[in-house]
Amino acid sequence: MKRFKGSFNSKRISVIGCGTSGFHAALALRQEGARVFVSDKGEINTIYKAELQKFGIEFEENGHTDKIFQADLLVLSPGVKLDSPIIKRAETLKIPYVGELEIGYRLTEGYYIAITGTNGKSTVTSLIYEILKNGSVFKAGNIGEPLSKYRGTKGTFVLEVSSFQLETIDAFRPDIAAILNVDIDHLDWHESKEDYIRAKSMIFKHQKKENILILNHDDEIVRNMHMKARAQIFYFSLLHPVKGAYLHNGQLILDVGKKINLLKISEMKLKGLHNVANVLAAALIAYLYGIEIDKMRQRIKEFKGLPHRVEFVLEKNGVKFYDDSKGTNPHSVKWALKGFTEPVVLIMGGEDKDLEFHSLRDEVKEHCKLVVAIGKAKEKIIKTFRDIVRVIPASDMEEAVRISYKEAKKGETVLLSPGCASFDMFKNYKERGDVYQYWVRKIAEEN
Ligand code: UMA
Repeated sequence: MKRFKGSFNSKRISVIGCGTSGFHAALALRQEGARVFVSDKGEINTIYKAELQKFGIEFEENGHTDKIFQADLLVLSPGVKLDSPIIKRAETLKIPYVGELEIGYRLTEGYYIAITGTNGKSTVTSLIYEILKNGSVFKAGNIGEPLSKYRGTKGTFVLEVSSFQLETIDAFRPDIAAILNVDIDHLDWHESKEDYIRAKSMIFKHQKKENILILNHDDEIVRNMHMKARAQIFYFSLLHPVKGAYLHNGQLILDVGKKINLLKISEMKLKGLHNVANVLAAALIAYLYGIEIDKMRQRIKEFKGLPHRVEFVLEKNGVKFYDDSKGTNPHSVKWALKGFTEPVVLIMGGEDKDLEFHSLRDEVKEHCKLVVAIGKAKEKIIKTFRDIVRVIPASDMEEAVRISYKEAKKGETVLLSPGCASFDMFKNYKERGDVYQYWVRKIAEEN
């Protein structure tokens, strides 16, 4: 049962932030009969503005005024910080607030599968969606489509949820929740590691014993979360046989009462050990949901993964180029590197998010013949690795790719896995990956 009972009809609701989340929450709430006011600290895009007008929704842009507090409820976009003056004031005025995810949950009906974790959540969400896919299965959340866009829809919702979204739930209770891993990412946002772990744990906070929680047995922080959970727990592991899904001699095995050989690593198109863990998690969820093994096996074999996540670009003169531009923290660089047995030229760097690169030293030492450092984090990368591997700084992506072409020999791999955000040089990780792939292809033609 959803705890958040009251109707939105006639309520005064201020929606803070008008990106995709705020926009869809505003529309959904208006359709529920609420008196919605939208406020954005920046400019609102023209298409959204036209739609808001069409629906008779009042809005303000380029700053939040006190008008937002003339409300019975605040609805927050994921990008609104919980320590912001808005939240402090709302607390003083005793105005309740929830995030967009909660609104979407409240206005849809069905079965909810929610995936969180520092890395791999988009891949796992997409793979589960591909396995389950039929007319009443929907993919939403942090992956791009806010849940509130599905207002009035009944079905199965496969949701990628970020810690930002989880911090502002009220009654959100997934039927199946999964925590893939927890690494100290986003430290520029969350106050501390504990704060970040607490946010991730919110995914099972409202779960009951009939619900299911999937945990990564190989991640100590995640494994120990079972102590606080009420749901039935299943694990996935690359290292040990567990109740759930695990890897044994290159074979992915499901074991929930009876042992099922699912498939071999060599049958997967996805690259990297981290993706084996992702497939184990997705397969376990699909199995517990009730999908037939043969159908699941087929769909896993067909799944090529997502762009910019250790994506194969091309092979030139025996050198393979991979794009892992989505690798925005050291944890994902580590897992990308683990997927290669040949020497790697690693292109790394970007906007420094106060993250520590020391945790990568063992993998860099084992897998890399060279690190090419780019972006604002350049100096930090040089200092962290120069005693174990050669590090060459590059002023932009073109130079980084040119250096890689020069240095990588037949049988070796060039991997862009930045371990940093992209905002110092690019609009987002997609643009960074596209620029990398552009230069990889262009220089291939010259060689
Ligand atoms: N804004 C305010 N006041 C504030 C803060 C923001 O008005 O105090 C405004 C901004 O001016 C802007 C709007 O809010 O106009 C942006 O809202 P938002 O940052 O919440 O972003 P959305 O466009 O609604 O997209 C969000 C997610 N973004 C973030 O969490 C930062 C998207 O995840 C998600 O796909 C989308 O909802 C649908 O659920 C992106 C992301 O980067 C991909 N997520 C992070 C990650 O994966 O690491 C968590």
